[in-house]
Amino acid sequence: MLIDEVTIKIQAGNGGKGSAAFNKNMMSLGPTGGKGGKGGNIYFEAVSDLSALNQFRHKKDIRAENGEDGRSQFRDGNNGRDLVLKIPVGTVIQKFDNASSQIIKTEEMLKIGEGILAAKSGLGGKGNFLFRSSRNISPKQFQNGLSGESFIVKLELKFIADVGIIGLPNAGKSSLLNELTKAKTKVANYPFTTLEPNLGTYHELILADIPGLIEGASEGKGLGMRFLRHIERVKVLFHLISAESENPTKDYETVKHELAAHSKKLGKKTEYVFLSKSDAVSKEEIKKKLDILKKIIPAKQDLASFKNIYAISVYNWDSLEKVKEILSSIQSEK
Ligand SMILES: Nc1nc2c(ncn2[C@@H]2O[C@H](COP(=O)(O)OP(=O)(O)OP(=O)(O)O)[C@@H](O)[C@H]2O)c(=O)[nH]1
Ligand SMILES: [Mg+2]
Repeated sequence: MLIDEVTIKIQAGNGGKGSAAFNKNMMSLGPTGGKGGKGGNIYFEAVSDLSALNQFRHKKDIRAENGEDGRSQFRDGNNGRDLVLKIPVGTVIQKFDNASSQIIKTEEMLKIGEGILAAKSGLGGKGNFLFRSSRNISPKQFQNGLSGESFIVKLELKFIADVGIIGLPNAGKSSLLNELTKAKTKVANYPFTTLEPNLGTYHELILADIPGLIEGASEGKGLGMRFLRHIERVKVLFHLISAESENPTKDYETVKHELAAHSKKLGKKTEYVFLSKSDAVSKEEIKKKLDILKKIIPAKQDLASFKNIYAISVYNWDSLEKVKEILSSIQSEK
């Protein structure tokens, strides 16, 4: 199961302690304590792998290496290694203060390859060699290393896609994604085949196949809210209604209602409506269903967000040409 929300604790490395040491050689007495090493920083880096948060399923306490303590004979401690945590592009990072649980900062990872410093390490302490002076030639002083920053971090994946394919279960969403992109999402003749969103790319566009939405999704039914959140950042919706449906109007309205119940903005996203699996029913039935939908849809919502309605089938190449044309126009508007 895809982890799309997780809370972890991050602790950057502490600085090592400085050393207080003296040369035992009578010919060259004096302080020789080296510095402590710096601790390791913790960074986040955005990657394309949507399942990257799964690494935190069993590992929620993340620590970078501490710096080593300084040693005698001017030997400085080694620095701790930095830690780079790879998280999916589109992740929202909320940082909370460890003690007060107050939110400190919210950041988003919007580009693949982008990196941010999440927790800064502590510097190492000075050894007694660095405290020597003309007035004190054998100082016993040394410093402890500073603590690395530590935070509670909530990571929430809100993926970024150009087109979100939505609809009731079994409407043919995954089939369309597979047909248009190199995705190999499982397709089967039962509802809820797809349990996690899948992405595919069509030229430079990212297409997302969203698991089936059902009545009550906005209240958590079916796969529910988890996935409505993902649609928030999608630019355009492809709304699929099965031509085999007894009541396409109701199918359309059910999904539309759940979107609007989740957020007003979602209800108003630009959408293209497709009567899918058009090969499965007669031409007359297609025409009838298209006519009914054409009448009801523009009347139900503001016209700016409604683009048009088309009959498509993954077994009919001509019908997919229309989909490709639409994708090209979305691409050119980008
Ligand atoms: N005849 C016909 N069958 C189709 C077409 N597209 C999909 N199907 C079939 O419809 C069934 C459901 O297809 P999926 O692509 O799994 O549907 P989905 O919307 O992803 O379903 P969930 O993941 O369960 O929400 C499968 O048996 C497909 O083979 C089509 O254009 N024509
Ligand atoms: Mg599916």
